[in-house]
Amino acid sequence: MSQAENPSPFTLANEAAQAIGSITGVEKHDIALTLGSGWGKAADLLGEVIADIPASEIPGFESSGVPGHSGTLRSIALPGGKHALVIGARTHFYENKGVRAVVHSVRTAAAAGAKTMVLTNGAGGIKDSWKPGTPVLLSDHINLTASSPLEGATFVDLTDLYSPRLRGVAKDIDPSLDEGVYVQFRGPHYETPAEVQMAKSFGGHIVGMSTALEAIAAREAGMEILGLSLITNLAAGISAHPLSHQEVIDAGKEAEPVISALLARIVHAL
Ligand code: 8IG
Repeated sequence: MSQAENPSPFTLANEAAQAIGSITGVEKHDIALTLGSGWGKAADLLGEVIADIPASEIPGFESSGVPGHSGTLRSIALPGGKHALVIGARTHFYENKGVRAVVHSVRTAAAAGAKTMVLTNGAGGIKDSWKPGTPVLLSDHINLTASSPLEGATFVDLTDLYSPRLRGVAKDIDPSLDEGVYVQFRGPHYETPAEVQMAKSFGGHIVGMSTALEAIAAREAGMEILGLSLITNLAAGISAHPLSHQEVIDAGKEAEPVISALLARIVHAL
């Protein structure tokens, strides 16, 4: 069946949000977070866990097949009285399930009431001053997937897509946070060194395989977006040695306690 013959992605997102509401008993989730490689521990630091829901119990979600990516949604009561929805189940564009599947979690978060979308990822760094383990704020993106989550004549403005206000909140918490332009490649292969040089010449600082498409859907839904990358590796050719997924996971594990604590502090300040 082609994408156009399926029910509206917004109908499916509403169904998912209703399921989350009835399982958690939480009427409205104010903030949603997608936790990528290296950021998972933040889920344990945000507040009181109301419920852990296997993604497979929520309409439209399927569990991820990527090692290091879990498949759970968690509802958390934040200390300030707000509720957070933590999405530990991300569908990547390279899974070839279609761009609707990629942004379903974001649309679900919006349907669940979230006005703030925190998108995190593990990514490659182009700036050689960024050591593996460095968290970086997204200031903008370049979408090299040749795709969009928007369908039809949906002309959404992407100026200040990554909220300057939220970046300011993050920098108040940690003034040493640097910013960069995220370049989303299709993956799942990492870039060639020539592609990394292209991304650099385009004005990119970070290379990854998620987030940009999700941010576009979040903007369409009217959410305010905070984007954060954990630089787990220097991008291909920036470092002298080749990339391995194991190294990426190891770097993420090592940085995880520090960046997760940082993310929790930022979320508590939102
Ligand atoms: I973690 O170097 C991680 N994800 N495209 N390139 C791309 N995605 C990544 C990289 C990287 N590291």
